[in-house]
Amino acid sequence: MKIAYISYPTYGGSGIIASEIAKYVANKNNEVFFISYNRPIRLQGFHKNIHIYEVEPVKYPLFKYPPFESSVIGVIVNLAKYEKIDLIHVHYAVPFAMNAHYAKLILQSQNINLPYVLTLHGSDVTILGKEALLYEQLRASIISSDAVTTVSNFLKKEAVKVFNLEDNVNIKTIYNFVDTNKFSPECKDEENPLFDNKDAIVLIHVSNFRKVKRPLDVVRVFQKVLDKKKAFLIFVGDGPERPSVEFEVHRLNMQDNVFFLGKQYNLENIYPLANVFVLTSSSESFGLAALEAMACGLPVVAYDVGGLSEVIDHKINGFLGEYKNTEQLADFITYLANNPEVYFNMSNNAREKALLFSKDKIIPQYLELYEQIISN
Ligand code: GMT
Repeated sequence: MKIAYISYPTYGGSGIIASEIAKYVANKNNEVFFISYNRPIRLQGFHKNIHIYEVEPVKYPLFKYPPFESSVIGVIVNLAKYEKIDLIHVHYAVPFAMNAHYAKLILQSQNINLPYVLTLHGSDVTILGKEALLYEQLRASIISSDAVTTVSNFLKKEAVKVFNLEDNVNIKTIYNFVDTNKFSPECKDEENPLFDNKDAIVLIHVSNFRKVKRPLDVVRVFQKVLDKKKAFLIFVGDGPERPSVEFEVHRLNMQDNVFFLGKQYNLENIYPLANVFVLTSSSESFGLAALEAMACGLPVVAYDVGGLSEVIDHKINGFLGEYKNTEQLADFITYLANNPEVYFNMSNNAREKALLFSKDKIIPQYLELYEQIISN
């Protein structure tokens, strides 16, 4: 098969999922074309079956906003015409589903059929799906796609509700996945101890520091834990809320116990330095970072929002608390710190649960879907 992918290249989960599927598909001797505005972070290095397209907008003095999307559409159309791709798999609907839809219409006028599979990831539905100027375009590109997948059942229900889809579209949940060989409790980087964590509980939060992640709540939770226990907190990632978070950490005089690592690409070496993954999002369709942490044996303590309960089982491999109740999350963490046996079991259970989402179990579901669509 010849499959094209389109996604954001960045740190976010959708780019990671798209890149990992692309690699898997290329390793099965298919030809892969990856479209993005930069080379994705998990798609570095040479692979004979992977062609990268780093799209640039056409520039012209008249343009206040250079039309990046027109270039994306152009690349899709050219790949269909010249490389004869069989299908394009779109990750994150805004704007890529609209771009694939438009490319499909152009190609149809030339009697070329280009099916597209759309994977909805989260805020493309829960936040952008409610934008007045995007709604109709999004809905049309969802309805016109050859298959729609969501990364959780929660997101599937949301998509049906937000876009009023009922019978017009058949949405299939294909869960996110993790490479459980790469992300494992053994991957600790012994060469790089961050701090003396003897007798301490170490928390980690990984995100793009957007408002939806509520990273200031992580600080509140940590403050409450630190009142009772020796503890450290590792923040990984960067984004708009980071300055307020750093400010608050200093204001509360906690800087000796909090580490800001910024963007990191080898998270498999960092998760095992910590004991508990903390997630305080107001909405989370799946929580890929939480799954990767679980694969490294970290129980997750999070608010019970969105699709997190499809990944985290309360009191078995983590704790799901009431939204905005930072006191409750802190109590869960202190309880784990005070009960090593409970912690040990939850850590093992987290790894066990992650194994159910291993990439070898999940990605073949996409391959099956491609084959079905192409053979139709
Ligand atoms: O939807 C977003 O906010 C961006 C997106 C991303 O690219 O990181 O995150 C979503 O997709 C991830 C991968 O499928 C999921 O693990 C995240 O839970 C989801 N984020 C939200 O729903 C807020």
